[in-house]
Amino acid sequence: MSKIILITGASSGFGKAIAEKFAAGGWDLILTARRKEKLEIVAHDIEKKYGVKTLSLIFDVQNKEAVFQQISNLPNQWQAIDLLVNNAGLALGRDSFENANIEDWDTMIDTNVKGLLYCSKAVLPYLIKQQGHIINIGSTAGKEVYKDGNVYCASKHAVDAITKAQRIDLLQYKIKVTAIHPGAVETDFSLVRFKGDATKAAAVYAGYEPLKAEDIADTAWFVANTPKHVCINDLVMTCVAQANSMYLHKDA
Ligand code: NDP
Ligand code: 8X3
Repeated sequence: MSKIILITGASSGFGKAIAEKFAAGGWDLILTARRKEKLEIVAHDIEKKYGVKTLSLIFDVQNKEAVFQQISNLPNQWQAIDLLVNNAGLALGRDSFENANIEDWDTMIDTNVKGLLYCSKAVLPYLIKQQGHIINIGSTAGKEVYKDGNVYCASKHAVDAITKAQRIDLLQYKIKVTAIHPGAVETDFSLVRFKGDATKAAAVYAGYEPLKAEDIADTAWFVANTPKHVCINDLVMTCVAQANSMYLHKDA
């Protein structure tokens, strides 16, 4: 029987690349996101290319009722989930604390922190049965706070702390819990952060070679395929131009 992975935020970026990587490895996929049309194209293309099964679930991870309603009522054949990848997330704005937008703060906390908690709690009964694995997508922003990163950094520090808490509390169920903390990766992330300003988004990745979504997918695949007794706890990865949140070398 094929293994099953549930990926939140699979309509673009890391989530889409992780879906493709695991499909290539023969896993069946539960894919979630808000944008139905985009997600269905991802699912359709993957089914066609790799011949695996997919199930698309459309919900906003901020909506507690929708998360539990959709995940708790999975068809029987989709309940044996081996791996949850908590990937859905975003940054909104890059503004000094006094200028930052409070609605942006709410959305980041509700998505990156509360959404991750809801999805973890909803999937957990299935993971306990499978002795499964949770991979949380953190960030270098969850390791060091940078200027004007305030609440995004706080939300990713929370992901770091929740990952540690899950690992401790779920030891008794033999569930592996891993955090992957990437530095700069060129996806739609900055376009979302700068609310559609493509010039500002492109400037983030100019003058160096950033990571690609496929690099994160390769790492998730490695982490998910270690021997049964091995758990990779915490993994920080950057491109060679970047040391951490503060030090990134750009060519002139
Ligand atoms: P993208 O913008 O390409 O992808 C984000 C994904 O999250 C989309 O599929 C989006 O789907 C989904 N998503 C966002 N908000 C919600 C929501 N409220 N409910 C459900 N799904 C949601 O960005 P990335 O792939 O780069 O980002 C993925 C994760 O990686 C995020 O957690 C981000 O913080 C983290 N990260 C990104 C880095 C980078 O440099 N790119 C570096 C380190 C971490 P939809 O809009 O269809 O709902
Ligand atoms: C995304 C990377 O540097 O924008 O988490 O915080 S950064």
